[in-house]
Amino acid sequence: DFVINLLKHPTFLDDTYTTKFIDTTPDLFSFKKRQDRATKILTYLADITVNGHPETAGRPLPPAQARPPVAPAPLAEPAPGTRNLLEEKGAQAVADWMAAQQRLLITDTTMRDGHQSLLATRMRSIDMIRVAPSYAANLPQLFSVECWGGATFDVAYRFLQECPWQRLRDIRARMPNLMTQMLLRASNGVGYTNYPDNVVVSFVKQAAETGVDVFRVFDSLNWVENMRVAMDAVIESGKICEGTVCYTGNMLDPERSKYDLQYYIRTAKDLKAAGAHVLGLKDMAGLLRPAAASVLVKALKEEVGLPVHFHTHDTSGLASATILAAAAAGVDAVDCAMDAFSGGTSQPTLGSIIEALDGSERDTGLDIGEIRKISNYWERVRENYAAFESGLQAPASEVYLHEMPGGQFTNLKAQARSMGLEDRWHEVAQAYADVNRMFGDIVKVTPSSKVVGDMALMMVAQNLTPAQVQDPAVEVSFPDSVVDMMKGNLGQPPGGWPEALQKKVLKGEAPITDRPGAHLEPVDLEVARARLSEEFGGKTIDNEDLNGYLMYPKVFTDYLTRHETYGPVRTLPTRNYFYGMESGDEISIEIDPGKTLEVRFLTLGETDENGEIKVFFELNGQPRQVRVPNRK
Ligand code: BTN
Ligand code: 3PY
Ligand code: ZN
Repeated sequence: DFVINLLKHPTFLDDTYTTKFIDTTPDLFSFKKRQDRATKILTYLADITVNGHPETAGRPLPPAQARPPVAPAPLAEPAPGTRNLLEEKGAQAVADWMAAQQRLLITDTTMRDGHQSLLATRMRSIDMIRVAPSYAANLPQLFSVECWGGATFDVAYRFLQECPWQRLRDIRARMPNLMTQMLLRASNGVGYTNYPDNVVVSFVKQAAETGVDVFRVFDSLNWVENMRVAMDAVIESGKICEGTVCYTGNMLDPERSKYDLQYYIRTAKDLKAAGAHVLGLKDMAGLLRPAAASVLVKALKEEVGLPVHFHTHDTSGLASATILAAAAAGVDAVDCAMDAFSGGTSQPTLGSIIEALDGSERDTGLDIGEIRKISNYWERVRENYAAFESGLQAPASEVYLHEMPGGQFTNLKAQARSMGLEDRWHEVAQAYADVNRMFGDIVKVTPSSKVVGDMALMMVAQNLTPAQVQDPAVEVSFPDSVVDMMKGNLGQPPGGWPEALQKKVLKGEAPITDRPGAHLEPVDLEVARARLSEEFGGKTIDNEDLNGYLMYPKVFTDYLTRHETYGPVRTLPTRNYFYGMESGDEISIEIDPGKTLEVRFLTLGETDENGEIKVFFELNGQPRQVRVPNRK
């Protein structure tokens, strides 16, 4: 073993060892694969330093004044919070407790919807984990911290090269008194398609086990029938089932009578009958206006009898007014984002809501000073993600026209840019509204929102009018996602799909009208595990890996493959993860609790005839060099 370690040691391979090498290299005597991870991380750092990160190329750089974020010191041992109540008394007791509170309860969304809606979901785990103890100690009055699910799951594997389950486990461990919250797309899991029932059940079970306390479960067409499998699994796990109705249209407009007050009350009652502990009211585009919020919240509270948890987006600039109206009408809990991650397509501003209610009947009991300190941390964090800022420059009433979810807005804009349509953005917005009308006025939220977006982009790119799309005589090649949705594979909207358009899209094929899950064979989980293990040389596949693979087979295996090359890059500071190092830079990388690598970047060497460049570092005081391809 010693000889193998020596022969494989990078310093040995690089011909840079001296007579002291064996004495000064204790990891030669550690015969696990451990020591290898330092080399992997150095290889990653070297590669990014030389070649740059593919995702930040050509994008704006962090500002000159950017400094490493430092979380505020935790003030004391964390006081008991909602999580203690959940652990001691269970989910129903938390719901009862919610309804009995006079103060307005607050969920902080910074670690999920905040960055999903402002930074294309690119926030890395390390930036969350470092501040989690400050949340636990300094803000024990928070109702919950939304930090998982939605788009964060696949973005973690796909773009950030890190494991979403580990993120959850790490946050959970550092916030023992606060409830964690996730967004679950019911039968669509954390993906864009309907999964077999047993995959959904397995995913929920694992999420509960790894650390989710509150599951906000919604369906992209508000079809309660298609939410039961996920809701039952949450209830079975003992965690909180927040059965959620999505808000769309304009409730007080008689022209949009499909989604009137009675529609929301009916759907909410169905969710209660399906076992929801809490009613989620999810205004993913920020369309609920203050006057409608007063009517809706009051009616839901009186007629449904569940605590109500309201979620909205500030795209219009009016969302704080809606929150205050909802608070006055008796809403139990609302979602806000920490100031530095608020506004625009994100949630309303947490600190300002606290201030607005200070001393009132709905005073939140949160410490505004501590909120500001934590927000100052987030401000520093955000600087390092300048490459992913792509949002709205100003609030926009246009949201009432297109009705795009906040989490989709920046994505669709980026898609439009990549198709050369960015200068036609307002046409895309109009097309999005037109497609919604053609589809029969549907709820637009992941994944139905993606289908509407695909269709809108196609119409603008091909200069197609709604009349042409609907004309049976005009040949249209519909996007796959549109065909799939019209087949019934995302479920049924209220009143069904418009028949003439459906017929044109399906070209004679018969749609389904029952649950898509009823048509999908269960996956044999152990067969899937064995196949994955075999693909990775007999590697042990735990339940977290298995559930990641079941959601996103290709994304997951690509992640594992890269992980074998680059190691635990999640432990790198964000600045270095995206930009590598500059001469003289020195960083600490904690690759395991208590095991820290001190890395100093020295210089770049020559590029050899194979196009490889030597990169010189000091690792824990010892010279180290790695070779990476020079692609510049
Ligand atoms: C990603 O694929 O976007 C994130 C993972 C990092 C992949 C590394 S970055 C350095 C090297 N160059 C690439 O183009 N991919 C790998
Ligand atoms: C998601 O599903 O990711 C959403 O944020 C929907 O609003
Ligand atoms: Zn949202």
